[in-house]
Amino acid sequence: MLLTVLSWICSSLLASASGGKLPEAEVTIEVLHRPFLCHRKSKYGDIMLVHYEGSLENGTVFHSSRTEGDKQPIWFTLGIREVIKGWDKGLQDMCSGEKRKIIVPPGLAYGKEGKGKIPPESTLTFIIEVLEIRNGPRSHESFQEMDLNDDWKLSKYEVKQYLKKEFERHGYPPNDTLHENMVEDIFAKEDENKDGFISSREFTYKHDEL
Ligand SMILES: [Ca+2]
Ligand SMILES: [Ca+2]
Repeated sequence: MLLTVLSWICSSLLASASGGKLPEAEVTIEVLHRPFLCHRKSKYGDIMLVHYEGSLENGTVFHSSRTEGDKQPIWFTLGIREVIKGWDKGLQDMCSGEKRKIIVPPGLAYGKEGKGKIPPESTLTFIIEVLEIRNGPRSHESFQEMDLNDDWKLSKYEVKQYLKKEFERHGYPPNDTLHENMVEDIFAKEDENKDGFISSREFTYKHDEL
């Protein structure tokens, strides 16, 4: 999907912006509901669809996806800093249908600056319900799907075919020039050793900067 392609590109931008490492406070996780059947659990690189409600320490709700805005759940990719660190850390190993309460210290949320309705140095509480989990662009499954000739590396042709397919699947008309530009952009960032292929190692997201 377009979203995953974009987040793939964004993830490489974020990955290059890793800072110094300080010992960090942890996320407190409380499982409120876990479904009886759990076919797979969320892991880094997965795309998750969630409803959430976030509140401050005094109980004020600063956002609820069910009642505010377009009232739609949100998609995000786990583990690439698309969301606050506290989510990346606190929403692993979740099942579809699971509901969690996570308490996130400011250092793993909006820190010293705060954001919008969130004052500086706020500890945040989120109630998060997972509606769906899909393979993200960084998953082993996605790599295999893209690697048409099974040689464990992605050629520009293979990446282009993948983009084309993803665009079509989401109702966008194929656009050769756009796809070629996106492929060049992806290879500029992902083909680290510049051999013209994205190896499975180059593809697999490195999440040590979390
Ligand atoms: Ca290949
Ligand atoms: Ca390469």
